[in-house]
Amino acid sequence: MRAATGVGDEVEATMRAVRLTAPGVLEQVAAPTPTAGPGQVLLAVAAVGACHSDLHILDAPPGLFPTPMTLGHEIAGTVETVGAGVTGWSPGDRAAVYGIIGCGTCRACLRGRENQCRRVPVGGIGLSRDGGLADYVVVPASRLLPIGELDLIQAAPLTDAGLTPYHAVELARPALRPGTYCVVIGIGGLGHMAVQILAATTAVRIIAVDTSMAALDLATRMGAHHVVQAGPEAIETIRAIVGPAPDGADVVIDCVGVDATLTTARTVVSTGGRLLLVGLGGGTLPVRPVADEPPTLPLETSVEVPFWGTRAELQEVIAMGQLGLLTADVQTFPLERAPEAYDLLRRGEIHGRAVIVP
Ligand code: FEH
Ligand code: ZN
Ligand code: ZN
Repeated sequence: MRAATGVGDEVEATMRAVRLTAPGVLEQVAAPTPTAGPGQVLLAVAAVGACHSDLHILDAPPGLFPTPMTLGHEIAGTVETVGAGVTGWSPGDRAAVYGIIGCGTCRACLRGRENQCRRVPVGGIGLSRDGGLADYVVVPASRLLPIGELDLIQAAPLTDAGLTPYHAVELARPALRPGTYCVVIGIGGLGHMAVQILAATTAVRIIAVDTSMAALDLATRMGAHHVVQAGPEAIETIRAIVGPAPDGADVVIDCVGVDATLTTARTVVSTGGRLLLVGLGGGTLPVRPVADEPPTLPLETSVEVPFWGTRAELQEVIAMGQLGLLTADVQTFPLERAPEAYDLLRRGEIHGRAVIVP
């Protein structure tokens, strides 16, 4: 929706935008409708996912993120206008947005690993520049990927809630051997997608762990072979499935990343296993490289902290969505209720992924 405001014949188009207007302050404002510059596209936002990282941005100390800044880094929409020099995109095209904007010239970017950019830490749409929690967003044309006829409300979560666990699974794929165990801790926005990705692209035995029985029911529907309710008995229950140390789960994907889940992860992973710390919950994983008992981490275990994913991986995630192999369990909210959606997310009351539909 675009409104025109202004004095005399000088009319400035405005749009609705939900912005970080000051540290910790998220509010809907009327913002100037941006225009596409050279190499850019103006996208009419159809859907934008609400991510826990947005809460970290909201809670960040002053100066870490620019204000005012429109949030939203999990975006899908239709092309409104294209800027000078843009080819391959026309008004009405339907697209998903790859949210990372790396420097494009460092060793990582040159390899297509913009999620490892050595010059721009966490640079991206809704992270270091205006994002998609608005009627419109301007993005570099290079950030768009076509989605064909895929539902736009389904396409948005693929760009982060889908891409992030997909990238983690790709990193761990050599260890995801048929018949081995992979534990997914936290069946929320990322976890429920991780279960589907494992079920669709591997032959591992999936163990889903969450505090919520509703989330565990979702995990079962998404392809988990075992579900374990998080709590004091969880480690023992998982051990009964994966076998005693030094055996265990070959891969553990922690989509929460708090002390309790990191403790579970490092306790059930096998010797020589892989820990992927996808959830940025601020917990601590003690790594004490000694062989005393009990070790804080089994010998030969690898720990990785995946970050988002690559554009090439997003293309594959979109294909999985188009093939019906990856479906987000979505709760939608109108733009005006975006602050409420984030409050529910913070209270752990969102199942699947909250998606804002402007
Ligand atoms: C965004 C910004 C910073 C850290 C992590 C993230 C993720 O939500 C991106 O998927
Ligand atoms: Zn995110
Ligand atoms: Zn770079």
